[in-house]
Amino acid sequence: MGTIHCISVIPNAVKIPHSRRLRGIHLYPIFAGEPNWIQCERSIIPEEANGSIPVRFSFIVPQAMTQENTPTIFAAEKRAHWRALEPEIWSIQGADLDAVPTQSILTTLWDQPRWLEAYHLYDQRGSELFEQICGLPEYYLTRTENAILETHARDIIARAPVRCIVELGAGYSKKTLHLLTEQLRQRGSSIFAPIDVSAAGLRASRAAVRSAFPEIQFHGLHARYEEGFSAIDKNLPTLFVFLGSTIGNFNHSDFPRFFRTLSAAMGPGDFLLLGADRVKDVKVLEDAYNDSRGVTAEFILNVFDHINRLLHGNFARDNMRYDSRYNPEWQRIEMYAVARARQDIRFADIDAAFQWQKDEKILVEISRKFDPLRLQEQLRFFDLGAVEHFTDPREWFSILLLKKES
Ligand code: AVI
Repeated sequence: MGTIHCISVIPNAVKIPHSRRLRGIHLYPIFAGEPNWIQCERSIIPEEANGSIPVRFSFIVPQAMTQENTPTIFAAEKRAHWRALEPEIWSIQGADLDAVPTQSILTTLWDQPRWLEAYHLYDQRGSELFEQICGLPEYYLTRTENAILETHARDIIARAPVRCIVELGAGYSKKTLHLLTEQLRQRGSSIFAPIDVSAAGLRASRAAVRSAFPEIQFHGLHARYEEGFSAIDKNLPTLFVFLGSTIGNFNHSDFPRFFRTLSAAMGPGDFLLLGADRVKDVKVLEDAYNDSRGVTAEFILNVFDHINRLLHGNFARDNMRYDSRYNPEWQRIEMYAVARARQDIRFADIDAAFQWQKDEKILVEISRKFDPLRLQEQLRFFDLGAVEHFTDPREWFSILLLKKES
């Protein structure tokens, strides 16, 4: 990595670009002794200081900028594809996570019945609304899952002797805290690697982990789940964590595809911790997705503002309403947008238009509910064997600990 000497700390008052290139190396300002980063001396007066105060600068050169220094969480054959986006956050070289999902939106809106893929819900406003949903009195899922983890984290970690925890989702909720606390207590220094398409989520997670668990190595993977978990070294004993019953939002083709890919990415002896919401009293379920404050309605209908922005569409929010219900045959909550009056939908720039008829529904999201025994049986077909089943006193939510069988 070249000769390394070192030095002083950047005064906060001086603004430095987040990364700058010097002799072919990206340089980052030092912020209070980053672990895993090498400090490298450069004494310069940057343009930003306007020549007013000669300041000595220190930079940290990310060790991981070279292929041989990418962290060992990556499988050797995948390492070359990953680059440091910023300290301790990695992304796949050339990946375009912001590509507009035009094809997905157009094909599903032209389907019969019309529907949307759930990931379109999470623009910035959608993510904020979902945070609010998690705290609603009717939305028992987050609280219940958190309580199960709080009670059983010690047992979960004891049964999954791993060095690395990979969380699907930016993590660092209270739930992750329970797991990391136990991991540190039982195993000492370990690795935590959340995978998320949101760089902001990863940054928040990094800040939280650094301050609460400085002994834990943090590697945020800025990627889609499948790209992220497929890059993890199969020889690194790993617990994959997928909480929140997000599997409930998968449709019948997403579900097998997801578990097939995840299982193929797991090494023999790796573990999966999976949160799944259970089939229960219909009123409890329907209230959770039709809250009295209307936050869920706003979350679901907000997707049309997002689509309007992405594709220059003309969905009129005041001409639609939210409708949700439990479908007992499919064991799922269905969340719809219903046209209050006919809307002629057009997308500027794209030669595409359709009539959204009065009372016609668009299925925006499904949330499947599970029977934990049946789910365990299903997962056996993906070589994931049940180790333990944790639930709450009301048996509303299940957390399954599964092990990859070779
Ligand atoms: C993210 N997912 C598990 C939530 C759920 O419960 O299906 C999304 C959600 N949609 C409306 N409320 C919550």
